[in-house]
Amino acid sequence: MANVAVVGAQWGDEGKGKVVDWLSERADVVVRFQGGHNAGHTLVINGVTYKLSLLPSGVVRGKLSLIGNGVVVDPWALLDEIDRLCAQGVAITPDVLKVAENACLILPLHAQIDRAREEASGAAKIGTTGRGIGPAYEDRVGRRAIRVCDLNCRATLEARIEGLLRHHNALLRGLGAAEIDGQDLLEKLLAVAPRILPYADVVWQRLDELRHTRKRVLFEGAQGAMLDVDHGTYPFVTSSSTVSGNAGTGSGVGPGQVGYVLGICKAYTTRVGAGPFPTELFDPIGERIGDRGHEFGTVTGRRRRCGWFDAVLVRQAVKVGGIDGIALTKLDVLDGFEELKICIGYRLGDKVLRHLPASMAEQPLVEPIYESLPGWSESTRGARSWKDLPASAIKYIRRIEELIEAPVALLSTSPEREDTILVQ
Ligand code: 2SA
Ligand code: MG
Repeated sequence: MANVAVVGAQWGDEGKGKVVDWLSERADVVVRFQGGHNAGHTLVINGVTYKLSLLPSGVVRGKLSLIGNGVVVDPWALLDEIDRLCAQGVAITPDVLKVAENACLILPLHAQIDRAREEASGAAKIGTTGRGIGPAYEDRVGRRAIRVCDLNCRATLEARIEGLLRHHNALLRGLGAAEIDGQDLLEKLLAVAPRILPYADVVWQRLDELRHTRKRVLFEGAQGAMLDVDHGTYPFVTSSSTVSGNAGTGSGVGPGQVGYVLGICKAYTTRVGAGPFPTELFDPIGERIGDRGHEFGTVTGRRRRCGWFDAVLVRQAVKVGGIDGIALTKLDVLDGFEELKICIGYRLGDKVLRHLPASMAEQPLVEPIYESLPGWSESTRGARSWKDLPASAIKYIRRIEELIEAPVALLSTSPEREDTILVQ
């Protein structure tokens, strides 16, 4: 197989880390193209759990790991993560990890703004991870950001900080809040620069060289299609484009290089943070899914909201993200349910919809239309072949394929990489 992009087809936490790990065996390079340390990817390798936020998942297996220009990089979080993995015995050197020199930095002020805004928003808050992702992307498109390459020149840094703080301190002054000390920020950045700069590289050029040597690239998405800044449940979204279209822009290759797009989705639905969630369950069934699926955020530890599989949303993700095939994860969490439901449409007033409307006034009003399917009592956990699956589980998967208009290409039946079925 040529290049592959792995993207979330729901609201994140679909199990992308495990699938990327499974695929990384056949890849030479793993590239992150959006998001930052708001992502949380859990890998279980030989019983050892690795939690990654900013680093591409391939790094644990020593694959060349690239952080593309579309990622927002918190230099302190990056170093902490490198140190944490080194303590677990994973060697991360500038030979293995390269960070795009044109990636924008997340600064302490971004996390402060993120948290202060959330606190001030009351019931309207987004439920962000508080990592400064949104404010950092705002500075990027506002042309005020400080980038990795700025770290190697004191005079440039000074000028960039001045421009950045001209904007932020004007706002803080208006609010009567304390202004940000540019000198302090400069010193912090100069102090961290010698540890970050060895990783800085021309990522687009690396990718071009790899293309000529026919190396296989795995583009690793973070979050999911419904958190995409355009296609998601706006404004309850993250601040980057999470769909496959951004894999090229966010790393410096053309769309033709992105290759096969593998969407990851769970056999049910979860969401962390605020915002509409039509199939959310507020009953013991939802609790049971959350408990069995260990549904807690990797980064923040927040409990995830749980609900039935929403085929309308995943179909939408398939269309807007050009998903060629799906990896269905966590099927085993549904073991032992007598009846399973799948959302096949929405009712909005007297209308029946086959898509989630964009309007934030309408989104909370849609009511799911369900189809019921029989459950199965057998365990599917750790199944390694299609014939190990109960007939009802196969029926459930086949129905999902029909509804989302994409084939299930992979089935993951436990967090362990070997427990993966390649569906023919
Ligand atoms: P942000 O911080 O600005 O990106 O938050 C905006 C929305 O995006 C959601 N978001 C996520 N949703 C699921 N998983 C994410 N990563 C971590 C994980 C989350 C965690 O993998 O477990 O540990 O809590 C992630 N990152 C951002 C967020 O909940 C907001 O709805
Ligand atoms: Mg996650």
